[in-house]
Amino acid sequence: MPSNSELAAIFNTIADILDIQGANVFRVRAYRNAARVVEQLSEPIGELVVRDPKALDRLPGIGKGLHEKIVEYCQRGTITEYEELKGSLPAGLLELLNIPSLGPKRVKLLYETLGITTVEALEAAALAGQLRGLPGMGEKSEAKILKSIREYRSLHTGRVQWAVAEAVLTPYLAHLRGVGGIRELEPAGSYRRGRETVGDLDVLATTRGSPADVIAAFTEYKEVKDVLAQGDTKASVVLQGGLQVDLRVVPPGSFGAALQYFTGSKEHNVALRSRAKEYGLKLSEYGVFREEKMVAGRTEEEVYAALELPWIPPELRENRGEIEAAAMRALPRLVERGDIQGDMHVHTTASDGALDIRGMVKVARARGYRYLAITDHSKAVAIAHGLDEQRLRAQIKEIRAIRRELIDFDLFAGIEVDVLRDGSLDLSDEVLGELDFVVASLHFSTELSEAEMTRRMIAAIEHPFVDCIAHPTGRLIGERLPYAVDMNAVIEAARAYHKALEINASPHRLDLNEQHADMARRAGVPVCINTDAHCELELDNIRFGLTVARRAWCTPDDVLNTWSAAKIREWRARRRR
Ligand code: DGT
Ligand code: CA
Ligand code: CA
Ligand code: ZN
Repeated sequence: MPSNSELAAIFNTIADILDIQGANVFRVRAYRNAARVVEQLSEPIGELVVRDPKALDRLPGIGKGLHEKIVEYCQRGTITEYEELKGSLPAGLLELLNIPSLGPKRVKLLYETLGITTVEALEAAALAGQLRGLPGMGEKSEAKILKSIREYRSLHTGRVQWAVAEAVLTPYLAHLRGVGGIRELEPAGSYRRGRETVGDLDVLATTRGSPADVIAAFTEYKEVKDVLAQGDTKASVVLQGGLQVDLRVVPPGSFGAALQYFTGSKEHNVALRSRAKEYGLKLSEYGVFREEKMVAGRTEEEVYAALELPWIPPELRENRGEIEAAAMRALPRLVERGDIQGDMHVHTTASDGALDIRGMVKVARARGYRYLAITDHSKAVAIAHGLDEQRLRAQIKEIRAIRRELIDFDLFAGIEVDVLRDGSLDLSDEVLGELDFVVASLHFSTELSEAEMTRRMIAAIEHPFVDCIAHPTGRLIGERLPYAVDMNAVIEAARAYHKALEINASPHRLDLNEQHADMARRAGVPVCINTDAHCELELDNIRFGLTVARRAWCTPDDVLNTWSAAKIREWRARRRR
């Protein structure tokens, strides 16, 4: 299927290659411009081309040549010139362009002088000190390139965000449910365990009919790009977009054992198998066996029960003590959706949100919530039309007035206040003191040293009016590394000052991540699962944040927004005394 962002990426890559080849600057610029134009289209390019081919010519800077290339892309899924240009370069060279701090000019220089065509060769040359001495490069640029390579590797792991996997898998499963005779159909693997990213998808099915029908529907799905393997009861495919999916059709009597096995993790399975051995049992993907006799396998509950264990939630299956806890009947009662009573970080039209205060209240109530904290941006975030003292005072008044009208629903007057470069806050103490909930976050000057970033964050935690630190590390999964910040020190400060830390539930953020959330829980620091919603649908991101909390072993008590509004107000008041 044609996609605007894929076409934009193709145009940008063409420009990069032409740049490396030293082509005419105007030609290069035309492709970069076309990439930008396509990226910003509000309509899918494939639909536009069909609906109104002439519309292409009205786009700024799209001449006849580019017009033809867009049509070619929509018809063939690629562009001949692009394929040829790619073929003209040594393999690997294009990957070098993805390294931040390396533009086409540098890639060309490295290739022509040192013959570097891969990330590995670049790293070796930098480590050997071969880059200094090249025109415009010194020891500093060498160190910078090494740092960029490390960043590139930790961001480009070949894994996809859980929510992206969900968006791909949901319609696929719906398609498979349409197969006659299908009974169970469950995703397993890291997806079922709720890991923040997923390597590949593993799906299990049982059927009353023929497994071949299920396999056929699986491999013939419209989004399948390649079929890697296809047998009588299993198959593997790669979808458009690159995600691999493995399907197994298993006998109904083994479904529980297979689901257990393929949910993993591998480490959990290894520990579980050795427990089985101690009981004189054999555990496999087919069932639990004593000698040759199968004693369990139909359901997961049965499999765990055969090992004298209660069922263990998939999020805990990482061999981090869950089997021991289960054996002692001491598994935590993990927080779940029904425990969440409100959201303590949402935006309205006062800053960059889509709904006004009443609108947000309405959609929060529709989700069964009992309260909401309105936390628009403060003035430092000028691009989001952040609030200054005067506008915030007016908003507090408005919130108080609406609060009085509401029955069985509490409204917190709040703010997402920026922590400035020196650790001070972006609004005066007078106005902050009037609020019911203060979320503090760092949006600017985030390139400071670890010591400075940590000092800033702790200064915010120490501030008497701050209640919670939002997205504490600033990372964007696969896009931006966390700030340099000492999370041990931050969590210790939050403990000492009785402050909460946010699990930002945006699927791009998940920040705190599960390790940090676990550290916070152990330290007795309440975590607050917030969506940071800017519109109605983003409120439903709460489920992604819940998964992080569950993988961090959080019970409802550990999560601030499972408490009643009265308890949250009391928690703040106690701190002030
Ligand atoms: P991923 O795909 O990298 O995000 O992670 P998983 O956990 O989904 O791993 P995957 O797809 O390689 O395998 C799915 C499950 O199958 C895994 O969680 C446990 C099980 N499994 C795979 N290989 C082994 C193995 O060698 N031993 C055991 N005990 N289990 C395995
Ligand atoms: Ca997997
Ligand atoms: Ca797999
Ligand atoms: Zn926010």
